[in-house]
Amino acid sequence: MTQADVFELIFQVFLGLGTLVGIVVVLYIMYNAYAYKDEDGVADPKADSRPTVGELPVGGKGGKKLFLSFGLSAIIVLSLIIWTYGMLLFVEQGPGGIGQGGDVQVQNQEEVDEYVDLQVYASAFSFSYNHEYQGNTVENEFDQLVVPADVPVSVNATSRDVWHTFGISEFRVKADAIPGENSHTWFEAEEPGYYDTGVQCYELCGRGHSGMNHDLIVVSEDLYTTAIESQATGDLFGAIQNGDLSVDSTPAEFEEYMAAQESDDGGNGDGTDGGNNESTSDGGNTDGSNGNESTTDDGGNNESGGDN
Ligand SMILES: [Cu+2]
Repeated sequence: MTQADVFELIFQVFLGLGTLVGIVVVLYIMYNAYAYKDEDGVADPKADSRPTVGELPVGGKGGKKLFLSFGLSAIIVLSLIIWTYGMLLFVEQGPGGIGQGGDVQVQNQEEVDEYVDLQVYASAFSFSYNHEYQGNTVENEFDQLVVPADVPVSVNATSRDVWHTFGISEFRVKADAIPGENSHTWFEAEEPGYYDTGVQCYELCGRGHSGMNHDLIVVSEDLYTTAIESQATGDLFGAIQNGDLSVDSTPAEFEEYMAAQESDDGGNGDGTDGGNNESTSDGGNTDGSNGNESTTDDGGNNESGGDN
């Protein structure tokens, strides 16, 4: 179960109960409106038994009715509170406790045989990521996040300048990124998928805040392992963004692509690299009119990934 599942479930339960209570209340009002209506021109014929505003319930049948209605309400409300609290505790701690800070405090090793330790550094105006997966640390100099599907990700967020908030709305996850502090949370993506600007800043941090977002790529665990072991998550990202690979590609396809890239680099060499470097710096600032070239810029990212 992931955070997104938990919040979805809480929402459904509260919506369902609220709707049920609403239906009962409306039906009771309609029943009373009908039962105490005028009869044959006589207004309020059952005035004696009619419920009035502010009336205290005395309880019919020896107080049984009163006890039942209070008792049932108490049971419903108390179980809701306890259940919701338990669910939120799970959201906070994560499987095996990885929501409390990964590595350092994995409380129940059996619950998580593997997970991604994700270090998030925020600064104006980009997040950067350090993946650690089964002992492999990959510094990701690209402003993109690649994670494996079906593996919990432990997030440790901090900032190098002002307050930011790392968040992925799709997975209902947020962590404040504050200078000098570490915020922990976790998430889990169930299926491979590509989320355009899936990672965003949720704390108004300055002039560039609205641009502080990155694409999120969820790939199969096999593909992720292959990419991270060859220190090539950047290449993987570029290939997916170019359309050369998809989030559903296999490790074999990725290796084929990497081999093709290498032989390309050897063949074309300087010409390609020079062009790409320029387009990357264009994307950065001056050429505001070059909006259409953004796809070329992405190619640039990919190429420079190959260089590293
Ligand atoms: Cu911001």
